[in-house]
Amino acid sequence: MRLKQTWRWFGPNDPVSLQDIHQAGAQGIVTALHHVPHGEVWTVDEIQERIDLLKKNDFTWDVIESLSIHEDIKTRSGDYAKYIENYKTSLRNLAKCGMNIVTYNFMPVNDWTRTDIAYRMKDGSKALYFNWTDLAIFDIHLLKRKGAEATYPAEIVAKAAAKFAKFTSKETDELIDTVLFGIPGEERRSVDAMRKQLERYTDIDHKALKDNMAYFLQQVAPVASEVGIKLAVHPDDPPFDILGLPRIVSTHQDLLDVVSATPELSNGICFCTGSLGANPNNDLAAMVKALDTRIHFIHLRNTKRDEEGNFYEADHLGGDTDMYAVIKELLTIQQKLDTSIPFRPDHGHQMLDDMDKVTNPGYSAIGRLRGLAELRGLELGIVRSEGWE
Ligand code: DNO
Repeated sequence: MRLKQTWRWFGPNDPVSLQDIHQAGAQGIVTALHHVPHGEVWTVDEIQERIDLLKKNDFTWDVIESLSIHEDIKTRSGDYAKYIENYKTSLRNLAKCGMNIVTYNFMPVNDWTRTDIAYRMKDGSKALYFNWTDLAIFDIHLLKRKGAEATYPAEIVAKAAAKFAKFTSKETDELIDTVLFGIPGEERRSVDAMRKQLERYTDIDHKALKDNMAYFLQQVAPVASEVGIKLAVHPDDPPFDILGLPRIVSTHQDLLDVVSATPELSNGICFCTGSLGANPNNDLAAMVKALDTRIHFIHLRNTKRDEEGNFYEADHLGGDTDMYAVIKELLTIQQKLDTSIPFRPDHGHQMLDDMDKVTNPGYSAIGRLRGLAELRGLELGIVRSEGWE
């Protein structure tokens, strides 16, 4: 049995149309009600409206990405109890409409973080990039986080100071915009607002955040199981501590801790090769094997690291992750199941006719189309050669 080829769509304002997505050959849609503020209940009416819109365009809505977790839940403070109840209500409403996979993440303050969204590849296309020196410039010189310097190696602190001394105001604005960029169509933050949010984590270390996540899962996983929804946590991107914040969904052990936080099988993983692959200690094929059928959703993407730990997003089949080995393990799991695990090509280079368009960073059409085409070819090759079809 094959995986299901899906595609992330940001809703009616996405510059990539549903027709484009048909032409890319995707079989289903991953999306969210991005206009609903984090923490609010997703109503049956709103969910159904989105399902109907997709249906009118010959698509199914296969995965929710994301039903976001309010910061009060992550910090287990303020109105967290109310937001957990809202989360359960949203899960029930989604199930009433026939939805069954929900992705979320447990990254404090920031969702995915990059320092450059237009890093030039040799072939002229543009990729997303993460560079420690640039993050240190943001953290030490722009955010001015207390104690920031001590969280970077001395060489990075020195490089950041030298580079920042020559920064133009345009470079400063661009770096701030890039680091603060979140999800298209969702709330944008200011540096001040970020500072305030960071303060809420002063007393939250890895252990405390893991406890808060376990508590959340113990509350919601029974509801998910009862209504037939699979929860899929997205790993931290990048998979290490940044801005002094603890990250707890980054390593092999972290993922095992997540799935063992509750007995419910609904409590699972969105296996993102791009996020996890940026940490050289992660053996992705081994992780897939260990997580087995707790993998409910898959993001396929590749990264290329340098000696300092900076990385750019490589071609889907290039980079440091052996995509053949990972997909083969995923397909081994798929053979045990009677429904397809959805995957999507995650991110892609801005290339060809997309070069001068306004696109959502990482989510232009053609780069992802290239990724999807390569991945589906690789999948077919494995399925045939293993006699799985
Ligand atoms: C970035 C995405 C993430 C992901 C969320 C899931 O491109 O992979 O933003 O959607 O972290 O909650």
